[in-house]
Amino acid sequence: MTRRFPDGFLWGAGTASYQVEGAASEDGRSESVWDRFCRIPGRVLNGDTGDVACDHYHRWRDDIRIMQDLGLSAYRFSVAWPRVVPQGRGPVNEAGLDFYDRLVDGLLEAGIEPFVTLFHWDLPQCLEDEGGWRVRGTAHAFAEYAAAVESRLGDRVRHWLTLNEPWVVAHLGHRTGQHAPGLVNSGTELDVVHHQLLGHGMAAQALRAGHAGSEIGIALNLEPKVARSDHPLDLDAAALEEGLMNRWFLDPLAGLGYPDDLLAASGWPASVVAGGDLDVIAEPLDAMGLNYYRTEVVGHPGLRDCDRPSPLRDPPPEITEMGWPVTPSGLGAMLRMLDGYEFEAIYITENGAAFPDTHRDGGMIQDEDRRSYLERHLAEAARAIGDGVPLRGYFAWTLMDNFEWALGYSRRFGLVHVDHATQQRTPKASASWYRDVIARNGL
Ligand code: IFM
Repeated sequence: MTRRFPDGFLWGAGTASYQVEGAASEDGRSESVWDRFCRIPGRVLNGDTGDVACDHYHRWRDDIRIMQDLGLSAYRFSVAWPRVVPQGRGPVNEAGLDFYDRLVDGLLEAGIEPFVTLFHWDLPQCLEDEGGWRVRGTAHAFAEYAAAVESRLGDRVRHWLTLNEPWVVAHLGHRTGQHAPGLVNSGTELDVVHHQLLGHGMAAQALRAGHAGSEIGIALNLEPKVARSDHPLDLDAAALEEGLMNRWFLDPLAGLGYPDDLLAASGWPASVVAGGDLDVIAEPLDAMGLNYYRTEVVGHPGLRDCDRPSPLRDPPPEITEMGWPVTPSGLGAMLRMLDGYEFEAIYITENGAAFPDTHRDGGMIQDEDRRSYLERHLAEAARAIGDGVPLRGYFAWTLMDNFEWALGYSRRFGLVHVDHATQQRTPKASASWYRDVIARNGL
């Protein structure tokens, strides 16, 4: 049975500047926090860097042809702030903007709708040196940069996403130190969230002032958290983690402010919140972007399994190469949760999986595990649409194998295989399958 998606449903794939562009020091691009982080020994697997990445900066025309061949109706990419405003604020580098100008034109000529993310983690290092997202000034600089991009591309770009996964920048960048800028237990995680959300609101205002009628959104990584057992401590731990990952972002964006229960539980002094900030953060959103990968089982760290009442909940045994459990039902749960906030439109802005891709047949990677992952998640998406969730599009993560942050090039999420030595692109079996899904507009 074919499960059809609504007419006009957008079928896309996504990438991010630092993960694919390369050309790290061309045409006036300045250093980003990830350029710096990659150079600290031991921070990125195998010492990999994004210096060359997929060389998308030079090969974008070929990459558009690949997108056309897949039948994509939308492409999500991010703009590199250090390319456009190399000093973080102030003078705009027109040569940097030229790249995105050509890319947008090329996409539109190919009938592919550009979805532009303004910040996917490559903060200019010079702003990091002034305190990065730990300080308020970065939010103002972000709004200036957003206005600069809008003034060049806003006549053609109708879909904007301000930030990608602000939780990751705050948590992995300022608490666990696994991501740039690599700070461990800095105590600034929630300040970093606040300044990003403030920057989001200011940027949304700037985008709206440029061209009324464009669709403005944000991409959040959201996850259900399931308690390891019904022990009250496990239930509380799961609720707290889920709250800090989901409601902490959604409530202020939806105009509800930071949740009182989480403010009390986190002990965050909120000293960086100035009068009026919450109104700026609540600048109306036209679309919510959901990046969904997994559901996590959470237990209270002080409990041993022998102290817990049965049944104990385990993550399902099927995992991706990231070690993430394959949990499609969580996608449906997150879509319904978002629907409760009454966002006008929802997009799945990322969903996908890394697998070793070792099985080849006739020169093609037979990535049945990835195909099955995508299919099961899309089936959940279809069910949610059937229940009335205003889901307007789906972006597979990712178009092609690329720089997977602290794991370098060791993890492959792509629909298209990239030989990182030769830059040769070869569509995988999952790409052919996705092309058929798109052609049928259904599963
Ligand atoms: O590759 C990343 C992407 O940049 C942000 N979301 C998660 C993906 C997989 O880890």
